[in-house]
Amino acid sequence: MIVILSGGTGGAKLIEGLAAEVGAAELTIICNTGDDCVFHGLNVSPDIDTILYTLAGLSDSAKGWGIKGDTFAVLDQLRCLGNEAWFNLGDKDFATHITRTRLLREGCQLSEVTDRTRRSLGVQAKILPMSDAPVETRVTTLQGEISFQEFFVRERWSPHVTAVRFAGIEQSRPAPGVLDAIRAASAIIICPSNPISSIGPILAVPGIRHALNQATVPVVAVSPLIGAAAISGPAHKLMTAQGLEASAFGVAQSYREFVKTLVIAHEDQCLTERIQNLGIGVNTTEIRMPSLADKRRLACEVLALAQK
Ligand code: FO1
Repeated sequence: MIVILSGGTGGAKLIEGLAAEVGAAELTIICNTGDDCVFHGLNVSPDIDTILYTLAGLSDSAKGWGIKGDTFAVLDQLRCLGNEAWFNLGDKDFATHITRTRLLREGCQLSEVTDRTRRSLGVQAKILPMSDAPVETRVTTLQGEISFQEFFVRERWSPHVTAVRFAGIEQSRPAPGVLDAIRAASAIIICPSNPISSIGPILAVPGIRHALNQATVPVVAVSPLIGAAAISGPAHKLMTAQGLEASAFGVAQSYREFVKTLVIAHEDQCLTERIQNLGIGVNTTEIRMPSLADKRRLACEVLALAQK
């Protein structure tokens, strides 16, 4: 069983490649829920849904989130009725959030809701939220503290960021199956996801970082940055705010206790020695994944490193 830690868009690309290479049934994905939000009274779990839709063959790969071909009639009508509608929830996507919200209100935990949804969509990989407890990534800007989605989508990650915190993290516990999966894994892969806002919350759930530190199988991570900028999204901005160098070296620093090998971009070869000095092996390759062939090639390389 291969255990994967992932956020949304960037992670989903590698997961698609891994599923194509080894079969989705071999994968257990521990997913960030710090980006979760309530919109229009509905519980939205963007990273879980991105992974679900990707593995169900439903995802809008051009956008990297949502369902391909989805329409926005409900959102348009909500806007007409005077609701804030900057978070683009599609009509079919709404069905996922309506179902999740109903099941949560009926007393199901998020892990059970996620498992039911993935079965309904025919997804064979196990998808585990990092925790069943609510954890909210909060971003401090010069205008005050806002939620991750307000920062990322409404403000298009333009504000200057001075800090990031995960509200509720101290009370959170790993969701059922998370620690067992890490203990039983044959390999552990950290996706090219934002190390602060996607992988950061997973590692901050009490017990998860410790379980990774205890892992005896190889842990292989893929950098989401090329040079000083993320392939997509605000990783560099959030890393700087948290006192990390915005580069693959900063990624290596945040995973240094448990990562055996970090996969970095060819362009970052100059960082190899500094990363190796942290006690981490380095593999340089093409880390952009525009096509399925690229996703499969990177997945193969990561799997080979995870078997060494
Ligand atoms: N990202 C955007 O940039 N704009 C959106 O309007 C948006 C809507 C959205 C709806 C459902 C969903 O599951 C994801 C959505 N995302 C959107 C992506 C999401 O904000 C990010 O992918 C993650 O939270 C970052 O990992």
